[in-house]
Amino acid sequence: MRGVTNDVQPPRVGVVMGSRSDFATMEGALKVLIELGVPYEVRVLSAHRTPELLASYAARAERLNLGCVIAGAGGAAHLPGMLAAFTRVPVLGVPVQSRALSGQDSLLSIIQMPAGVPVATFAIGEAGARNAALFAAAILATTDPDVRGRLEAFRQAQTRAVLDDPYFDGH
Ligand code: RP5
Repeated sequence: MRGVTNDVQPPRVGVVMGSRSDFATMEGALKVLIELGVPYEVRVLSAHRTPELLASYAARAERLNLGCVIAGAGGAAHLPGMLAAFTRVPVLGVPVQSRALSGQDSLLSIIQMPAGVPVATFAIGEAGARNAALFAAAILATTDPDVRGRLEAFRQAQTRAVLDDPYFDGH
């Protein structure tokens, strides 16, 4: 998974996760980034198992001037907070659903950052991963009209899918 990217263009978003076992959840973010044409790169790095790698990735995020880093982790999920400690690039945290506590532990670990080092925190699991990618696109859209256009098209298609549903009552 090291160095995987979806594009020949330089990555605009980093997607990191604490373990290969987080991939099924974080794949939701990758699918959205692909759909919106946002170049990304993916890494597995762990706050506990590879702390030096985490620090060097934070430096890389700065060097590449990434728009943001989406960081997914489960359990005592230090990864997003530690990344945020090492970089000024915005960090979007995705709590991965843990086996023992269904991701409540991940959510509380990520969301309860002491004041001063923020991590934007999303829903537990795949919905959170997808929304983090949409949020990443929204950040990029503030300066990139192409991403803005694709994000707008995504939102309109989503609305249309509801309105076109045969069970929609039409008002
Ligand atoms: C965390 O521990 C990872 O983010 C993962 O969600 C969890 C379990 O990891 P594995 O034991 O499956 O590698 O660091």
